[in-house]
Amino acid sequence: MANHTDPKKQCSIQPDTLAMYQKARQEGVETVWERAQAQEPQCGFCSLGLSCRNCVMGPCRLDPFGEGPQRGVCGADADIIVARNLARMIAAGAASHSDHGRDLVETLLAVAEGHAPGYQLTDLAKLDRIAAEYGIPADLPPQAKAKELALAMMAEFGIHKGHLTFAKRLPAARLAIWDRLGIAPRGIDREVVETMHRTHMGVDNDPVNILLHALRTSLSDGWGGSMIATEVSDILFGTPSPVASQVNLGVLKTDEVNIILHGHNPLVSEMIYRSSQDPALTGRAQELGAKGINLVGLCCTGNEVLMRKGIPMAGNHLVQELALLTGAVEAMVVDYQCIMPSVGQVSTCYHTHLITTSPKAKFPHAQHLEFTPENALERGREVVKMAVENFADRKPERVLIPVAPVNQVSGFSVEAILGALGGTSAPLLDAIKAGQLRGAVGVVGCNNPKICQDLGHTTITRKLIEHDILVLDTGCTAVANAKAGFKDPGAAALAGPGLKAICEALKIPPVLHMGSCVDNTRIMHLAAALANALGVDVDKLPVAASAPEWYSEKAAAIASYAVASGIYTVLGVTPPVLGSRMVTDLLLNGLKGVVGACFAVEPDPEKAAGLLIRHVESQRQALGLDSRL
Ligand code: SF4
Ligand code: MSK
Repeated sequence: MANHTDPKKQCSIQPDTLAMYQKARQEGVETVWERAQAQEPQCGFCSLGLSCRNCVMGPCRLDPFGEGPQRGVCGADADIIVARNLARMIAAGAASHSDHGRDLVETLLAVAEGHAPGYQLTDLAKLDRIAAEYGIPADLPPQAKAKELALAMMAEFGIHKGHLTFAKRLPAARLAIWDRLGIAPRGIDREVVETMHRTHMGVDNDPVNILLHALRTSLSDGWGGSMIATEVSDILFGTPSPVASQVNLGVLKTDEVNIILHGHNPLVSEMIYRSSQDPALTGRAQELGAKGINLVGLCCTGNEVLMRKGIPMAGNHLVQELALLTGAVEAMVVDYQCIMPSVGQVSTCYHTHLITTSPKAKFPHAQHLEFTPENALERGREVVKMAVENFADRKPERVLIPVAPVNQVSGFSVEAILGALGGTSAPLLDAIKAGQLRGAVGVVGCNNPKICQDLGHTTITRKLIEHDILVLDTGCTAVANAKAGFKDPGAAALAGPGLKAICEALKIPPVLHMGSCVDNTRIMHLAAALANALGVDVDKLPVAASAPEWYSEKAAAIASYAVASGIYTVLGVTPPVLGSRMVTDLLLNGLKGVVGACFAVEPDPEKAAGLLIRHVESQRQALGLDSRL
């Protein structure tokens, strides 16, 4: 049930969303909330994971009440069908992140070979560090080193012997668990393909075996595809460091050419950024009556350019249609992932150009301007020019920018966090040991119209910081928390006394933005570094994760690699597994004895925060630290 009509009585807690939703109703523009309502009641079989269309002897569905069919045509029971469905969901998420990573590696190779004229090796120190992890000779010149690194990373997408390179960042005890279970990830593509193979009719019919391989697939994302995406992005575009910016729909300007960058991959947006600085294009904007060119972000492409360039953030997942409703957007430029097909239709109600850039992601009502490493600089100029010329078609009487922007500080890469602490994790560990900081929780993930927008993210985050727990966020959570003001250094006042003192001393907010969805790997990397420094496995740390409003297959992969890496994870939306008691019990309990961590599901964000706090405190107790239990 889309609950924007009930308990919380509205679709969002955010003033900009509420104002624009009102405008959508007045102007008769359909949004995600009407479509969610039109889907009610959603299919009970699918919600429980009890439907299967893996072959055309079906589709099949099993009766959860035990009166109708208990097996599909092939004989698969509820446990098999639910496990197969979940495994495919995780594989799709891992594939999405990893294909994004592959695009970056291909660009790195093109840069190294000298045929990607718009791109460059920006962070050479990071290139050196990552190349060293891959065993590439330190004395190679940068271009040659980048080429060796790109080729070594490409090899990890195929069949790979032994562990993925970045998995070696983890304590040996964690790798030993994976080896014992047979879930150490090999090639990134290989694990995804093997999931598709195993879940074909007549292959793997042991639900536990299927789920273990699903974990292995998620690990190939977390310690492979996504981590490669993050690290190569830093090499190409720079490793983020703290940067001040703003957030919400108020970042759009009535008197400038507004261009929204939406999707996930920074390859396109970085080129648009460069072109937006071109004096010829800003001059043309002024000729047309605009004061300048205003780039803003949405979703994770927005997070990428916010983290590195301080480009302001217009909103998260459920804002994408509403941003166009402002009537002030000359162009929305999209790459891929989380872009609703509906944005094309909404763009036709205004003067906005929707511009697609990837051969993998074409949309109705869009103009397609394909970006490649070779043509990206030129394409970037073309796109910005189209947006500038479109300023003349804006209808000022239809423009509504409903709120003033909120200030935020972003850019907390692992390097930036350790840098703020003097170069090592020791001060962080000392604060945890002393109890000034109770622990850390990654609050991450999407918006979902089943949940009042941003209520889950902000409720959990507020409770955690009040309890002296540092919050690390990414993706759409990061946008929600920024809109709530938690990323202004002044938000230290909202934290408990221990966290407040740390934030005030370091001049940082109590909620640290670590980036986009693939950048959840920054959180994993930090957790691994803390575990190594403390001399324990990750599952012993006073840390946890939460995805309060998740919707995406990618989020399923992220949550799975977090748990398989030893991090207790609380979900706010129930995954489609309740049709199998056995699978449900394995996820909620059984995994604890296998990988040292498990999932919890708690839709009430106050209670979810309670679970997270209790976990952090019980981990402290187990480590022999003071505990508030
Ligand atoms: Fe039905 Fe089995 Fe085919 Fe699934 S794989 S659709 S359960 S026959
Ligand atoms: S954009 S995957 S809705 S976090 Fe990364 Fe937001 Fe979730 Fe997409």
